[in-house]
Formats: sequence, C-alpha cells, structure tokens
Amino acid sequence: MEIAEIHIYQHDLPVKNGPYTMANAKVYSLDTTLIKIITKSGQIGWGETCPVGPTYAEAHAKGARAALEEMAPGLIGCSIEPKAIHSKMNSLLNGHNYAKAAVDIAAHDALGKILGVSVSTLLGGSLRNKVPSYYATGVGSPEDVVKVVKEKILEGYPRVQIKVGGRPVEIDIEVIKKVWEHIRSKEIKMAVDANRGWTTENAIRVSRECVDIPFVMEQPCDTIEDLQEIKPHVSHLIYMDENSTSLKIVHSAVNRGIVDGFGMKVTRIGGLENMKTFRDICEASNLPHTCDDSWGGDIIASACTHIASTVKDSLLEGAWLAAPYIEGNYDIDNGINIINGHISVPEKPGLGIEIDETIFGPPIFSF
Ligand code: 0XW
Ligand code: MG
Repeated sequence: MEIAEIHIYQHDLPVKNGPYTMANAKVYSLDTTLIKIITKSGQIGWGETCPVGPTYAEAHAKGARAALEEMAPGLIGCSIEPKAIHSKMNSLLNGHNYAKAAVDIAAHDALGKILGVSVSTLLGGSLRNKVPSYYATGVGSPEDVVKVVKEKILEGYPRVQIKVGGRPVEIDIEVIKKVWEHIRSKEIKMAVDANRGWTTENAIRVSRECVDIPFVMEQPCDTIEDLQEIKPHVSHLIYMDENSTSLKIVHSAVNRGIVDGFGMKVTRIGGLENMKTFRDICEASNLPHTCDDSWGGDIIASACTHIASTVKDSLLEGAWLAAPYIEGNYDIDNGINIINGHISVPEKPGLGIEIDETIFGPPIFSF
C-alpha cells in the first residue's frame, strides 16, 4: 500500500453565469489542483483542492501546488493508510492543510479501491443513499436573491444560504426580510453567510432587526474573538466557517460555547481523516454542521458527499457542491450532481468516480 508515483495537474473551472460574489471575493474562474497517486500495486487514487480565489481564506491555488511539490518527493514509499500519510505529511511541511487534504483524499480513494469498499465505509459507514444539499446565492439585490431562492426551492433544495456583507448592512437586512417573506410558509432552512464581512455592530444590528426570522448566522465577522463578543448579544444561532482551521480550534470553540454549529470544509481541516474527527467532536457535543468545500470538481464533490453520508440526521445541515456553477464533470457518465436538491452517494469502491484525466492535460509535475 505504498505510494510509487505522484502526478500533479492544474485545471480551470470557469463559473457558469459568473461571477460568484461573496463579501470579500468576486470570482470568474477557479484554479483547481488535482493529484493522482499510484501505489506500488498499481492502484490509482485521485485528490483535489480548489481555493475559491485568493481572498476567501488563507489559501490560494499556487500555494497548494507549491506545498504539494514540497511534500511529494518525501511521500514516495509512504503507506496510504490515513494515520501514516498524515504523520508523514506533518513531518515534511508545517500547516498547509488545504494542500495536505488533496493527498488525504487521494489516499482514501486508493485505499477504498484496494479494500473494495467506498470512502464512506472507510469513514464509518453511510447512513443514507442521498445527501441533502443547499444552494448558496451570491451577494445580490433583494429582487435577484429572491428570484434565485424561488427557483432553487422549486428545484427541491431543502436549505438556502444567503450571501451578504461587503456593502451597506441595510441592504443585507432587506434581503433577509424579503427571502423570509417567501420561505416562511415552507419548510426551508436558511443560513445567512457574511463570510467575515460584518463588523460586530453590523451582526448585532442584523440580529436585533430580524429577531423574529429564524436563520443561522454563518461566520458573520472576521475573528473568533468577534464571534465571542457578539454571542451574548445576538438571538440567532452562530455557525463558524472560515475560522475553523484546525481540530484544536474547533474543539476549543465548542468548549468555550462560542458557536452553535459549523459550516465545515474538507480541505480547510486537512482532509477526510480530520473531517471524521471533526464530525465526531460535533456528534459528542450535539452540534449541527455542513460538509462542504470552497470549490472543486467531482473529486471534491465526492469527498464531501461521502463524509456527509456518515453524519447523523439531526446534525446534518447538508453538503454544498460547486457542481451547479460548473459546466461538465470529470466523470462523464457518473459525475456527482445535485438532483432535486439532493446528491446520490457513490456506491463503487473509493470515491466511486471514474476520472477522465484527458480533461486535465499532461501533469505539471511528477515524482
Ligand atoms: C458556500 N460555500 C460553501 C462555497 C463558497 O466557497 C463559500 C462557502 C461558504 O459557506 O462560505
Ligand atoms: Mg460559509
């Protein structure tokens, strides 16, 4: 089960009907990095990491490739078992979870294929064959956001995430009120995500002015200290997203009672091995969370779907995929897509997808 070869690829994912807008990012096309590992026995595993531009998080596409180039020679000969590969990666490079995650996903894919089981089995076992998704609007005018929300509810999405921030907070409040008018009679969950874009004053004001509207406030402000500061003054549940950069931080935020749940990303936490622990911390503390990533094609989509399939019903807020904003799939026949607001969990071994690598062109470097 040792790694014999590593190949790194780059691929562009233009945003369908772009740009995609958040409080601190406006992206037209995303730069994704793919890794193919081949074991000594010839088994292939695929991984991916795709920051949603360079300003959303402390991650950027060229950084992912530099980190992978740094680690790759030292990973040759390493076992693909999750504990071994993480220990090896940590001995080769400090931090850079989002690059390590690509290796972790590839290792899970190869391990699953060798053992003849799906990645969800490796993660503890799937509890369902369809995972609920949610749709994230961009930051937009009240009319535009309501239009998108109406469409997505008709498509079958059980949850919507409204992007706000980076503009006068009065417009954000208007958007929230207009969306609520439309969904109040329906069983649709709503998250309002400012992507770190509100001041603490903005967050408290929004909560006070929308006191009767039940929504989750996702990463309203920039830092953990900001979240701690607003917590006693807001009536809405607070989910931490961008600040959840390590298991230690997640554990500490839970213990300090700063958050009521998480928007969680597979690559930010360092891959599926850490995501499994994160899921279990949440289960032990009865905290709901999503299973997402910042962007990415079928490989990331499959990884998010597998981990989401193992989260217990009462805590699963959904899995977000970039699929609706991407043209085509890496797996032409069985790509990961959202149908009626839900994602089918792949059943075949590993990630359960067949990658058409001709899409990526030749590797940019190989070891
Ligand atoms: C909606 N997402 C899961 C995808 C975008 O990358 C941002 C992110 C979030 O919740 O912040
Ligand atoms: Mg978020």
